[in-house]
Amino acid sequence: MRLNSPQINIITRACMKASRSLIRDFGEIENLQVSSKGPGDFVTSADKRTETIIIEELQKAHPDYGIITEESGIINKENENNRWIIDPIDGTTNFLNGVPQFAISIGYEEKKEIKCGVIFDPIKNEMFYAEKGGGAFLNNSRIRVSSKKKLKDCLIITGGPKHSSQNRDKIYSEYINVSKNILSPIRKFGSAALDISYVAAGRFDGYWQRELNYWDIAAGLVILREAGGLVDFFENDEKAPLKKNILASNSHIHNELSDLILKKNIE
Ligand code: 2AM
Ligand code: CA
Repeated sequence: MRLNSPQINIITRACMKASRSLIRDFGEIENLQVSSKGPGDFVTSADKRTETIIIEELQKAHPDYGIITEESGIINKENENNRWIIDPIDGTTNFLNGVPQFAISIGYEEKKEIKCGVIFDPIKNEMFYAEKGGGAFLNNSRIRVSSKKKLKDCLIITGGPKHSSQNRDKIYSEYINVSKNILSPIRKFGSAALDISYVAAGRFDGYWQRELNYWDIAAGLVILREAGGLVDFFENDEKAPLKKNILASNSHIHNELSDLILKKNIE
């Protein structure tokens, strides 16, 4: 580990501690899948257990910091200057189905700007992390986005839409537009936090997704930027600041990908 701000150390400690119980819970899923009850309720409690461990660890260090989480909502609402942004299990559907593609995601925000973030895949033992101005890392190695410049040759990942989405048709047509302009089929891995981390590590070249929550991608923002990538939000709803439509890329293909998604330059 090359970065050593107190926040990164606090976050990684919380991730490691929570991941021990998460790995145990993941081991139970296989048994539950064949039981008549199924793993549904168990996954909800695994989510809560993981989140409780993370919150306890973070609060030990800074009881006064604000916290935004998927399960518990907002804690210490009055402190908007120092906030942790937590997703205890990103990739819940994968987890529920025994698919080993999920992660813990924790970001730290100062005056509403993301300063550092950690995304930990406990099954592959891959920790992606970054601190503003310090570069991005995967375990002990520096990571960088890919250098591909032609969108056609790029490997692109996306997610969604949920069945309940009001924008399903729009999202499917974006998918078609992008598909028609690249050689390799689009990937869908089911964890927004890992999708962004993979762009940061140069495994994928671009990622977009509508209707995410801020905790899905908060840590990923700093990791991607510190790896040399570009990330922005599009068509945001100002009345719902925690909802995000995101486009993240290696920077070279950003405009081309953005034009396809926003239906510019399409004959
Ligand atoms: P979750 O696993 O924590 O629910 C799946 O495409 C990815 O998108 C997951 O990271 C999932 O997070 C996230 N996601 C969150 N809200 C979503 C939504 N409304 N539609 C689709 N995916 C969503
Ligand atoms: Ca999530």
